Amino acid sequence: MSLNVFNGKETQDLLAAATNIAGSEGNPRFKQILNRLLSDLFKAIDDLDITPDEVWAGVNYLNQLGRDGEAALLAAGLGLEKYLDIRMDHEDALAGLDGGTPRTIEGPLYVAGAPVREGVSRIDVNPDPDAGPLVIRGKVTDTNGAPLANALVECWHANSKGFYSHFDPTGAQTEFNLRGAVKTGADGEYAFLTLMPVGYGCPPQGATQQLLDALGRHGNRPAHVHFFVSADGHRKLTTQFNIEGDPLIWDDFAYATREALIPKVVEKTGGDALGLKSDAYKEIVFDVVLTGQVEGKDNQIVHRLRASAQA
Ligand code: MBD
Ligand code: FE
Repeated sequence: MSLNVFNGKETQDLLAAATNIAGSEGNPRFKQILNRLLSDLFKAIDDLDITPDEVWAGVNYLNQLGRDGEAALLAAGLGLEKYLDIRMDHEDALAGLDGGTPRTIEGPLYVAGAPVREGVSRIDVNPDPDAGPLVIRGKVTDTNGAPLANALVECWHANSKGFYSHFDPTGAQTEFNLRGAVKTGADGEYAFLTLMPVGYGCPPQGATQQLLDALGRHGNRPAHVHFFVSADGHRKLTTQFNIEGDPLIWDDFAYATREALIPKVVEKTGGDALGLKSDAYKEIVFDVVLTGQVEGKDNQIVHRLRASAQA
């Protein structure tokens, strides 16, 4: 039973007053956005006959989400972060910007401040008996295949429990374990010596998992490694690759998987000479192609609150 009060004068006056839409004070862009979002909410309450109990359950949920510090995690799980990528991809296509390594979502677990090394960085600081050695290496080039010197390649990933340093509830990791930053030399090449990650799962008692449970969804990601790659005159790329063979590759709760971001995992020997924890190791070659700036600007820089720490 819809009461159909949304279009009535009383409701429309209330919306206009609550967002001060006709007033001159406040931030015009913020007022425009909030007016639309509040209006869509009011309309949904009317159309779906959302009850007071349901509204208060939603309000209380937002409080819990904030207490758990999981709003950005939920944004990933609801596909909001993926949706922003879909829109940026479309914007790039319209501008004829192609040939670069595909973007995919940043997620909420980056920490700024990792030590920057030249060419290669060993980033497994803490022992992790369940994780085997992994070498990630590749070349950063422009869309013509020319190597980019002095590119900054940042990477971050989980340990064998699916936990990230700085956010690890077990306290098993120091700051910047499995996080690194490398400057490329003239050849554009970078390498990280690290350990094989395992997929992430949302905190089981958290507000995000609670919502996913109500949707009948899981809150897991396949094993993956995140990257920021930047170079002068080029657009900063936010991307990830997945670890080939992970059963969740096409069932990521955050929808970050892309066909071009599943590099081969190659079995190698010679880890002893590299100082790895065993002679047998796995190697992933992940080459990165950066696109040029648009009218002298990087139009894909995203500002968001990010953790930071001192190395
Ligand atoms: C992650 O590791 C992640 O990458 C995303 C997008 C969400 C939660 C945890
Ligand atoms: Fe992640």
